[in-house]
Amino acid sequence: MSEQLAPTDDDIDRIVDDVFETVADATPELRRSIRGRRGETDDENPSGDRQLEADQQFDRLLVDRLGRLDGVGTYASEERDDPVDCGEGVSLTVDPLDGSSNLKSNNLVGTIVGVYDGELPASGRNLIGAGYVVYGPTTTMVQARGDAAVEYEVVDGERRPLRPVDLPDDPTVFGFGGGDDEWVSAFERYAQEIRSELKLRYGGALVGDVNQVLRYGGVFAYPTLESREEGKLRLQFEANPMAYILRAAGGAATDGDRSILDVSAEELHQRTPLYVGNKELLRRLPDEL
Ligand code: FBP
Repeated sequence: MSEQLAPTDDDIDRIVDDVFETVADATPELRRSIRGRRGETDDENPSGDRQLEADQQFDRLLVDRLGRLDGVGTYASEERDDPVDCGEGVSLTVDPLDGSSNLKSNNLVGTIVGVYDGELPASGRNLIGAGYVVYGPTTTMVQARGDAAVEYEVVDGERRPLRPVDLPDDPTVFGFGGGDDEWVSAFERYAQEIRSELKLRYGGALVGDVNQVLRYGGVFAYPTLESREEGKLRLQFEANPMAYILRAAGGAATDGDRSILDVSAEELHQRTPLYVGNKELLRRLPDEL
């Protein structure tokens, strides 16, 4: 029996691109499926968040399409306790509907996908691709592979390249999650400084807030909180993919102590504080976070 040959870089490029082509192709059906599904279910996701009907529908549509791709071995979702075995190949982490609390007010939401080489949970250093979709006034996608990130407009499920994504040198915007009364005092002082220099842009969906930082330069944070030291966002599904994308765009991402990509992955749904954006702004974060 011929031994299984290790995949070449071209093989990996193809698998990663197949994943994002499949996500792009699904976006018209995903957007349509929001109608009539903005209500809550009786279920909670593994992080304890109440699930909306749209959370569950997005997850169903994406596991069905991504799980059958040649070269995809595992589909893990923010909405599922355990990964789904799809055969042999890369491991996908999917936040099917990021920012679902924005649906009631018809604010933008998104989808986040990480492509890992190896078993989950995995370090961000095992990422071989990452991307996100923004369901905004138009549908766009940012896709990163290695040191390059590209933004696409997605029209009828087809990706149309818009631009290479490079973080502007002069930052303009900031967005900080949690609330002034929940921040530790060291972050409070940092926030005061940044607030006096940059414009507030906080939309309640990670994809939209990171997308603004990538477009205008700046910093986004969902920091450690007095009530929740580990912050709110999930390492595997949200922080790692965004850290991979920021690095490709010339920025950085940290948990306050180290690069997000070096945070040890212990559990599939573990949370982490997240600070992303221009390196100079992250360097100014206080040591005692
Ligand atoms: P999910 O909707 O995937 O659970 O994402 C969590 C999230 O909505 C992020 O997208 C966003 O950055 C953050 O929570 C907003 O939190 P808050 O509602 O506390 O501002």
